Amino acid sequence: MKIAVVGATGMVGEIMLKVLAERNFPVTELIPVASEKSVGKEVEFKGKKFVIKSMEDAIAMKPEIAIFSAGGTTSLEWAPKFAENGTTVIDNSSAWRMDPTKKLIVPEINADVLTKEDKIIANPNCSTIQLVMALAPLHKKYAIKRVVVSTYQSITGTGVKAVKQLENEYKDIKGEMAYNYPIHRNAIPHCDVFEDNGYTKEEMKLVKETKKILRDDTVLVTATAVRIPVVGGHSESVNIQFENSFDLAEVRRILHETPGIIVQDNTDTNTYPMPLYAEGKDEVFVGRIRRDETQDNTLNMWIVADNLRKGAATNTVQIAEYLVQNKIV
Ligand code: 2RA
Repeated sequence: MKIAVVGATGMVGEIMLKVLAERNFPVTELIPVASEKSVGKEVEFKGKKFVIKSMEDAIAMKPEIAIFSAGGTTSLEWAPKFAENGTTVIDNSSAWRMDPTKKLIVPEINADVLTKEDKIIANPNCSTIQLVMALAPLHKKYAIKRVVVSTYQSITGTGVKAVKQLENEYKDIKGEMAYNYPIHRNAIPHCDVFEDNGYTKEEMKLVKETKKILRDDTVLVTATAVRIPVVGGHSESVNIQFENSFDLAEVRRILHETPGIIVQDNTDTNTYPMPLYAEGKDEVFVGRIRRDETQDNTLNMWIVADNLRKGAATNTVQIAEYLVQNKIV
């Protein structure tokens, strides 16, 4: 499989290469792509060096698959050019996610909708992926009516500049700011930009993408997205009201039996998910599962995942694996 990785030198791009190697994806030829200033430099993949190509050269090499993590503007310009040349694009930006002609995929939930006609496939937002991984099996069983989610998001979701800001603040060094405020010893209730309704784009991604992936516009979602000085992954406090009654033991069993989910939930042993321990892993960790005693048919839970892996790189590679395994590409 000839595969292009667009944004190969970025934080997510580097993990995409790592995940492709870890999962032994059937790469016959790797085409790393990055901005003009990086063309000609090299990246390492499975012990070999590969020269970074330009977009034009990568398109001309006609890769079967191109996985993008290069931002929405780049994807809007270049994904169609790859697709017109026969390449299937899996894009990690927000550019195509809510396009009604494009599919928004978490393989464990809805990869079955993919066909050969899908030449640009959208990878959901990281905080959405971990949320719907836990919601989907419960929605199927109990029918979700409403979700209230508060996120506690890693600074790696913002990128290298944010990681550098935190490191500088640890050392009390004045440096470039990724955020409007210090992130060290702080929590910033502002991820991405504010929209006219008072919610941030990050919060509205959770609202809109969840409905699309669950294929159910009746599911009500409201969200608050908060940035915290953590690197290992995103955490989410989730309150779910179902249409139907549930049994707590059955909820745990359903989640435990769901591929890609690990239940970590034992108050006797202080067992619950934490980003420090989720970092570098591909599973979505669920704990603090408990009935909301203030409202019928309502559940609380805590969801943690590495936002750069299952929240981005790994989910993208899993989509590519599905395409290959099902002979769609
Ligand atoms: C964030 N989900 O965490 C967004 C983009 N990766 O900032």
